[in-house]
Order: sequence, then C-alpha cells, then structure tokens
Amino acid sequence: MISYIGIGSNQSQPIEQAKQAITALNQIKNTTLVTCSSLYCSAPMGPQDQPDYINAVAKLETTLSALELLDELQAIEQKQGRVRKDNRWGPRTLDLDIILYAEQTINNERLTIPHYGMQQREFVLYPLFEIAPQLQLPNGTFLTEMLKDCDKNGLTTITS
Ligand code: ROI
Repeated sequence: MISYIGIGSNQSQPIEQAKQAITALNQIKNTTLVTCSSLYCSAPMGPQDQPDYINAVAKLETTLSALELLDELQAIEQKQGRVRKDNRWGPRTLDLDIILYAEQTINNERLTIPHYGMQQREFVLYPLFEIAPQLQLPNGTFLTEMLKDCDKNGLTTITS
C-alpha cells in the first residue's frame, strides 16, 4: 500500500525533529520511505502565540494496515518527546498524521482518512503536490483542484 504521512513540528529544534522523523519513518517494519517533500516553514494554524511550524509530507510503501501504521507513527512521536495533553491546537515536538492510505476511506475511533483537515492545510497540500502532483483522493477529487482553494498563507520552502 502507498500511504502519505504529514510531518509537523514547532518545538525543540523543529528542523532536526523533522529530519529525525524522516529517518525513523524509513525504519518502520515492513515499510519503505519512497520519497519525501522538501521541508517547509508555515505559520501556525490555530492559536498564533506559538512558533512557526516545520512541515513535510512523506510517501511510504507499506504492508502494515492503517492502524498498525498509526501505532508505529505514535511510537516515533513518543520517542521524539511528544507529550499528549490538552494541547490539540498547541505547540508540539512532533506530529505524524496519516493523510492518505491506499485508496481507502476510514472512519473509526482512531483514524479519519483522508485526513479531515487536509483541504484547509496549505502545509499538507503543497508538500503533497511537490511529490505527487497527479494525486487523486478516494472520492475522485484531484489534488490540483484542492490547491485552487488553498492559499499559501506565507508557506516557504526551506533550502539546506
Ligand atoms: N499549524 C501548522 N502550520 N503546521 C502544523 O503541522 C500544525 N499542526 C497542528 C496545528 C496546531 C493545528 N497547527 C499547525 O496540529
């Protein structure tokens, strides 16, 4: 299965957090990192009194199920110092979200796929476009259509 993972960090050296996460994604069992977007700098969505975010999107090939993959992603978040508390919209050291998983639509307690917020998130759609310009969602919508309604909101690529 092909899966796209959103990576986000705005705490504890976010560029290093993102790079370390990309390395960790490539070490998940039964999974290979196919490609990863550039790193991007984005303004915080939600409360503005927090640092800018570093974001990226990775493309994985995996034989894990979506829930097994979620377990692996949460283990990486924990290892990199993620503290889950009442900070739904607050700063985080590392956030790994399954954006898409094969052509599946999933709605259960732990997962909503495609990711519910992707249409509003320039820091997901533009990195995704960089690595998968032809992408279509399970409902047939083209990524290029979604991008027309998505302001860049100051999103920049990090060159390094
Ligand atoms: N804002 C940006 N720019 N990038 C994120 O990854 C991100 N993640 C979040 C919230 C708090 C919604 N804001 C974000 O979880």
